[in-house]
Amino acid sequence: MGGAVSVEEATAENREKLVGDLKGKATDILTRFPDNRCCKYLIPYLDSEEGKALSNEDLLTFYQCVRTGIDNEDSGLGCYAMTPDDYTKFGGFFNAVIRDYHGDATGTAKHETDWDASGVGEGGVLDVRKLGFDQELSMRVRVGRNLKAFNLPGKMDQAERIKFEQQMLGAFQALVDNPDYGGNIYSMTPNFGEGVENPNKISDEKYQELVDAHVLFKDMDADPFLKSAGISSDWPYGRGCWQSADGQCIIWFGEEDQLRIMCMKKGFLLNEVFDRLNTMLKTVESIEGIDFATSDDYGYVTSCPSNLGTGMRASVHVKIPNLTSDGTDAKAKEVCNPLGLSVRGTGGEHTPIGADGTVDISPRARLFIKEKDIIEKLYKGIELLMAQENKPAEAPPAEAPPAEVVATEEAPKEEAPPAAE
Ligand code: ADP
Ligand code: CIR
Repeated sequence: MGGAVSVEEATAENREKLVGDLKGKATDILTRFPDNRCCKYLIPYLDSEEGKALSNEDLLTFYQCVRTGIDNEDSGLGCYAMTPDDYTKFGGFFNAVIRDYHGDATGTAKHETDWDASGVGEGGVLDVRKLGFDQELSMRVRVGRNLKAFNLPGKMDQAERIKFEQQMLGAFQALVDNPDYGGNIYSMTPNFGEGVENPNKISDEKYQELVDAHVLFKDMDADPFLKSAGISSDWPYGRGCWQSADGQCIIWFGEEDQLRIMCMKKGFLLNEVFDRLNTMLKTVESIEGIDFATSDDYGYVTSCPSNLGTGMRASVHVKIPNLTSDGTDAKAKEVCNPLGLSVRGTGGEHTPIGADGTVDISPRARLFIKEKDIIEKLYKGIELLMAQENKPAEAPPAEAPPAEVVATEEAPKEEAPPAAE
């Protein structure tokens, strides 16, 4: 294997070296990590007509898209788009990754958006009390969104990050002025340029307080996947959030997507956070200058191909002390995987589970699924998970058990789950 892939200039000579290095590295990585989709699909792509026809400039952008999967060998996807157009420009590559990850065997599925949850549960009501919960659950639904007019975060430089934040200030002010929302803007941006003060700047202590309260996102610069993709560059410029006066509606800016729009509250009715997010999105979309990037095939465009389509993650924090009695999430993941559910820690992705056995559960599917089906899947998933959690401990096997007792009880399988989230 040749030297590291490190081409910074788009020349014909560099092109040949870059292509050779990428293919060599990918081949090598696949011997240790055969599930790295970036490496799996990059090789045939660079040999395809589309790959060979890329301009030197586009090839460098393609390298930016896949660098995370080369630098981080254990990546499940290993790629991010740098602009919404990348999903078309490098379509031969992204389409293969996307349809593999999201399990579309037909190769032709098109995403459809549908927020009408009036038919789910009982008349649109998904009440977790019916599943035996007598304490409120922490519920959250978020979507990833990006504006057509800006690069995706991996390609933004510091000036564009500041420009994006400044453009969003108008939209946030419209929400602050709206009696349904009100609230505050919290920004980490040190300044809006040399000598230009940021009026919404928060202290380090306030930032930590908001992270601990699950309102703001954690230090992206510490995430090697995002770092290799340039998504955490210029940290913390262009990063922050708006939060409504009642604390339940939040819009992050400058994380993995330009915008993560969410509703979060403690309660029993899952549909409350879902419906409020739907209403908030309509308000946001009606604000001048807000035009979300979409794709005919993949719905809402996100940086990571895993979030395409709905961009939605609907989660609850649930306590499952029996399934986590060994202090890890291993058993919970074993149970949740076939149910199409992801298990995360109480601080979000790549964080530990709570000491009391609390985990974050969410349906894994985002693309080729309707929004209303995600929230219903969460409800049904909680029901199935709690059935496993509350299952009486198995009695030690008798010496010669009757045949029907020997048969193992399998968790219902939904779809082949993707390896990464
Ligand atoms: P995302 O959900 O946007 O993919 P993370 O998994 O990193 O990102 O979570 C972001 C933050 O949201 C973390 O602080 C996490 O604890 C919080 N969070 C997610 N779901 C819930 C929930 N149901 N209740 C409370 N906080 C939540
Ligand atoms: C990977 O490919 O494994 C990482 N880039 C993470 C993918 C999970 N998606 C995400 O965090 N949005």
